[in-house]
Amino acid sequence: MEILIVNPNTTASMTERIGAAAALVASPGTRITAVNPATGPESIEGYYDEAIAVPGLLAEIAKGEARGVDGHVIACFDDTGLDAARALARAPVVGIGEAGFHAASLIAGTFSVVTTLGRAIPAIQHNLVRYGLASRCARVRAVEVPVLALEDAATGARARIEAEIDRAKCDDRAEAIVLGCAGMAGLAADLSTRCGLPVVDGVAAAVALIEALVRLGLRTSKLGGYAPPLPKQIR
Ligand code: 5HY
Repeated sequence: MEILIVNPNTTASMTERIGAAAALVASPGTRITAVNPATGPESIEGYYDEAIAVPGLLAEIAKGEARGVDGHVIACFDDTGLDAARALARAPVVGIGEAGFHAASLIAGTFSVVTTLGRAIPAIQHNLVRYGLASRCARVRAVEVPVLALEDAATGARARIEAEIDRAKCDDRAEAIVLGCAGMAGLAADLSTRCGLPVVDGVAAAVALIEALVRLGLRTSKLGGYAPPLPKQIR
């Protein structure tokens, strides 16, 4: 099977790291293709960036569908354009936020989310309500490190994430942590060992979920909200 991973921002180095983290957990025989649009915001931090990233994301999903990929992963923690992508695609589409929340709720009573900037928190909270998982999330926390600064070791991002996880464990009584940015992909195992609780990486969880859906022969329903877009003029 082939899984298309779309990083909706336009930073190729981040797409590479996301693809590498996904390939590490993919089953033998699963091919991971990680892409990002050529146009759009270099990082997504809040509602405005999310909105202007959607057309580029949908164009990549459409290309994947035309190529016949088996599944799509939206590799941005606010699940950018998820419903529109599902309307467009017949193959299953999973967002890394949704995947992370579901995985954490299967292995812990309560979890906390650790994301980048405070401005990202409201969108994440809205998604938790939308997915019916708000009661399982003790708190959405931010380390106040911009998305692209995660790549730069000199920013101390790693230590800040660890400290925030320790605070979540203590103050939120979190039993698991969901990493709240695709840019944190690949850090989960080490953070879990260092902090002494399960740490979920949404990219890895989304790959595993897509593989399961494909194995079950499940594809996006074309009834109701995810029915294909009606043909119309787009000026
Ligand atoms: C992400 N932004 O996963 C989100 C995280 C965030 O460009 N990739 C981004 O901070 O909202």
